[in-house]
Amino acid sequence: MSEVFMGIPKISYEGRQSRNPLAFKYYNPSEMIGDKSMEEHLRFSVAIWHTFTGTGSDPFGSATITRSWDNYPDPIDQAKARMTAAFEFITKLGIPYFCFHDRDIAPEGKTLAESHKYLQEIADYTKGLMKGSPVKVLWGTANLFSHPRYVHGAATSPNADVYAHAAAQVKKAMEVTQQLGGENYVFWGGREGYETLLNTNMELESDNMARFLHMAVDYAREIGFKGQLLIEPKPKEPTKHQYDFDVASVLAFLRKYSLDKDFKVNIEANHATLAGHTFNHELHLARINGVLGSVDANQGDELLGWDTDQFPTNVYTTTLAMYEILKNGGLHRGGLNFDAKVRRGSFSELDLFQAHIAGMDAFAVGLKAAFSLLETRELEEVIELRYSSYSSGIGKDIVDGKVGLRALEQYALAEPLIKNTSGQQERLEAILNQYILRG
Ligand code: XUL
Ligand code: CO
Repeated sequence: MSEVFMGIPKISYEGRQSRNPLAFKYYNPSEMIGDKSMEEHLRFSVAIWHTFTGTGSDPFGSATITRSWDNYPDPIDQAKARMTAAFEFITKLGIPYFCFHDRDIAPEGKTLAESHKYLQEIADYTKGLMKGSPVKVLWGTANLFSHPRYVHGAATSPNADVYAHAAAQVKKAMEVTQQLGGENYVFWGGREGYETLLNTNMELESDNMARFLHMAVDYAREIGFKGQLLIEPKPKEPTKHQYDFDVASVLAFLRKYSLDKDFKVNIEANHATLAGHTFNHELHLARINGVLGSVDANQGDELLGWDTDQFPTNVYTTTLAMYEILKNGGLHRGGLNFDAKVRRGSFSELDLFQAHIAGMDAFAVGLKAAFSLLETRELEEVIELRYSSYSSGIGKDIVDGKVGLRALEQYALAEPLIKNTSGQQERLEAILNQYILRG
């Protein structure tokens, strides 16, 4: 197969002074940050759907993007050409992973059996490309939201035939993810929610979704799939209210249905902000509950209330994100998947490279700043001091569970001098800036 991205070399690190648009300014894969290289810390991944099937269409206008690999009348030839181009792209960027939905790598057939056959053929083809290539699969998933059959949901559909079809799709997608050595398998509940409670049995839908996930856990065990199962929260879009609203809702759901030992979460920055949280709030909550599994690395637009899926270039948020990830001891099997799309006006193939370079550099800056912050412990010490009243005296008794309301009343009635100290938010924000800017 001839070269697709002609004239684009393997992207290398040139340093912050470089003006070469096709070079990393901060991401230096082999540079050691503590005991791991940048490449090992960041575990980047390309999202096949945005980067290789995105067309730039929006509700007001048609496609602005035509790719050189989109020229085949036969859908299977087309799918193979797309995957071949993806491998060249991923290799040129030196990215170790990619993520896919079943339906972005292979076309939907006229029947389920035909869809399974197409998916298997492309999986076999992909396996061939992986031989002798460093490129691996971070996660696979099933697209249970695009086809009109999923109009009312998949695992939460009121129609049991749709539920069964979705289950069959997950079964096959999980098998293919396993064949390709995928390190995780993701469930994003694209249409698992509702538009109006006037026609919705939320209790049954929720119970059915739990049954669906239990079946997936059982099947993963049965076939010996070793990957981590992940749920990706999102509050809305496409449905008005999605059940996997945010990390807190997912945790409550997993615990209610005894699924909490089997699932972690895949946190997407733009989904966090849609839920009214910061990205690092969601990462933090997942971390302290032991469920931080993987990340969809993107960013939203402060002025827009929908999922714009932009490439992450804001070093303030990448720093805070890497702070949580480092405190989590890394992402383990997870990674930083660019679930991000170039803007409609950025339609050239060069833009695809520049977008990924921008995202990788932004996370490299974030990694370095967050690592130094944790090394000096400037923020950690402030927090420790702020809560030091719980290390001795009455505070320690509270933490040790030694006192109840009666004992606390007795203590308070003696009117000990209450002396609060400043939270110093502005000083801490300035410290954060110092670490980011010394890059
Ligand atoms: C949609 C989204 C999905 C999931 C995988 O907002 O993030 O692409 O990441 O289905
Ligand atoms: Co995502």
